Amino acid sequence: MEPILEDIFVTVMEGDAAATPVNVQKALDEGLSATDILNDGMIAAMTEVGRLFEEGDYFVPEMLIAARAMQAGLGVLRPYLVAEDVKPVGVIAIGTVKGDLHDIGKNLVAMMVEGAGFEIKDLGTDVAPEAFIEAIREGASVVGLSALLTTTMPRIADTIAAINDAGLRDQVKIMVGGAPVTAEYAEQIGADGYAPDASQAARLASSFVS
Ligand code: B1M
Repeated sequence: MEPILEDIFVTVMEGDAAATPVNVQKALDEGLSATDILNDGMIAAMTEVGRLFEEGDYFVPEMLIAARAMQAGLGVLRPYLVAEDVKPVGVIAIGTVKGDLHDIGKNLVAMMVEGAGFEIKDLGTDVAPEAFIEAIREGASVVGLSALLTTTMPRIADTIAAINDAGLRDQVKIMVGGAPVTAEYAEQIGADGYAPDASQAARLASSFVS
């Protein structure tokens, strides 16, 4: 691997949001393609961050600062990706369901899924089913539904039912998560998958498009 890609890998993993964009610019100046920088430097680092999180060597704060370093690097890389016409692996519309204002976990999931190469349509918190439906009509191929309250968890099922009723269910994969949500519940309400944390959410999203 090019030394500068190794540097990017390390600065993303260490969550160095100052050094990552500098290294990304350096790699571009050295003539590396935006695609290689993204795939072999940044996405590779976020995949490793996810692995370390799952093994208990990294915790939420490490994952958050790594994701922020990735975002900082993407700020430099984005125009070059557009110029190289690099397509995202998919588009995910993600939000916290109606009535629920918690967004820290959802934001972390969004960052990790972006780290896996997806374009993110972040619909925010307290999101009505209609907003997810609109996002699917606009091209989202994956929908991510988050709920943190036992009282709002049923809104996940309502949202899936609304997507069904709109006749869009076969156009989209639906993943769900949040503290009260379980794999059994996800299956019961007809979601395509459940992830207990942001790292596994990124892997699940990737499995939908691979
Ligand atoms: Co609230 N809150 N809160 N809260 N809050 C909880 C969730 C609670 C467990 C606290 C407690 O009582 N011990 C409790 C829920 C109890 C229950 O339902 N059984 C609770 C309550 C009751 C409330 C209010 C009702 C309090 C009140 O007003 N009386 C109120 C509700 C407001 C509303 O939403 N309508 C409320 C408000 C708030 C604040 C606004 C103050 C604030 C939210 C700020 C914000 O998000 N911007 C807040 C906070 C911070 C919490 C706790 C302390 C922390 C949540 C958090 O951010 N965790 C929480 C207690 C706790 O969890 N220990 C609590 C860190 C985050 C990284 O984890 O969100 O679980 P988490 O996300 C994880 C996974 O769940 C998963 O991946 C993430 C990263 O690994 N995941 C997904 C999440 N979404 C996913 C989606 C996926 C896949 C995986 O696919 C799409």
